[in-house]
Amino acid sequence: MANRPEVTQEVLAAFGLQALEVAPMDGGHINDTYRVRTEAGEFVLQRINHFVFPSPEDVMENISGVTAFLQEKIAAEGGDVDRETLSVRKTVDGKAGLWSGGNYWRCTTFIGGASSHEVASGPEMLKEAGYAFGRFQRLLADYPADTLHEIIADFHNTPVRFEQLRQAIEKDAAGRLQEVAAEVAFAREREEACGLLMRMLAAGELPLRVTHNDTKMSNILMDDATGKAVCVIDLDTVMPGLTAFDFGDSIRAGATTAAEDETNLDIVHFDLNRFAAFAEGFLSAAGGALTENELNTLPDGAILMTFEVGIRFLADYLNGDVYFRVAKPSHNLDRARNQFKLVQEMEAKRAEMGAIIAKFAGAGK
Ligand code: GN1
Ligand code: MG
Repeated sequence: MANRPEVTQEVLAAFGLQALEVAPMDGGHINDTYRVRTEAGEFVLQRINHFVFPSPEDVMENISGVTAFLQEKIAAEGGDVDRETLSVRKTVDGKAGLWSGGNYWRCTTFIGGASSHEVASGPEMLKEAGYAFGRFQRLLADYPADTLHEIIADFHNTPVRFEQLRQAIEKDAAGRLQEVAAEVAFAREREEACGLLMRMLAAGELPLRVTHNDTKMSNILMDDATGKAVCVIDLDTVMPGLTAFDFGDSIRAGATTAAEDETNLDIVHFDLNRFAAFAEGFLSAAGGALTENELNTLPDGAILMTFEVGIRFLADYLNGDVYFRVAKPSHNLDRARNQFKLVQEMEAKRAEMGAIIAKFAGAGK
């Protein structure tokens, strides 16, 4: 991926920002993020990766609509509108974003006194995360989904992701195929099983909902003082999707004992206690609205979302690291191996996951 573009005066002026300080922020594999301090407060400025998001205008139309809707809902529930959702700061001429020097920029308010975490510190944080994503889905339950742009087609269509892996294997663009025989074999063994959710959706057995689609731990801000979940962030991929996507991606990223790129696989484990904590929080906020089939497929969502991002990392490794930002040549392969280790452990604990869901499923009803 290219180096970070510079934040120019043109960009700052377009958003009406008189910056005292501009500092890069870490996190995320796709966009470039900066924190901008001004006398009027702090803001987050991002360069949207338009290779990944070919129509940033559509992304911002979705986000503008969703955040305005969330503001109303949060106000109606007596919540803090300034902290419990992102707010879009428009340009001085009223647009949700701006092209400048070949890059697309957007600005949101900065939420102070809260931080995101790559790895949950423990079950309490997971329960909070579950509650936040469950609430997010519940608040958006009656959002007019047909007004949302499908930002990335087939984003969580695992069989399509498998096909992309197959193409990457065939091309072997970076000449790395001989190194990854074991990972390719692991993926191939699961080709048939990876279509479960898409088959159920096609058969009308699972409803489409408005989902976040990138529900990793680090996409929640937690209050620094109280540890409570404050706000769901990174709304780039809010689209119609399945509950199992959001639940599953959170488990992938939250119910693990190590970071996504940890290379010592002996310390990478799927942790059932963390799974239970997240499930409790999620189902207490959203459980009452879920169908029997949705509840039954939550563990499958965990396995499939983990498998899916694993094959995406593997495909990107084979393609020569053209999609995810990498800090070292082996980065995507390290991530793929890490995710596959989790898949294996989740498969072994499928029944226990189901029992935990059944236990908490009544809670939201
Ligand atoms: C990407 O860059 P970030 O953190 O928002 C990716 C997700 C992956 C995630 C893995 C648009 O998310 O799908 O699960 O990396 N987002 C996109 O960490 O592809
Ligand atoms: Mg994202």
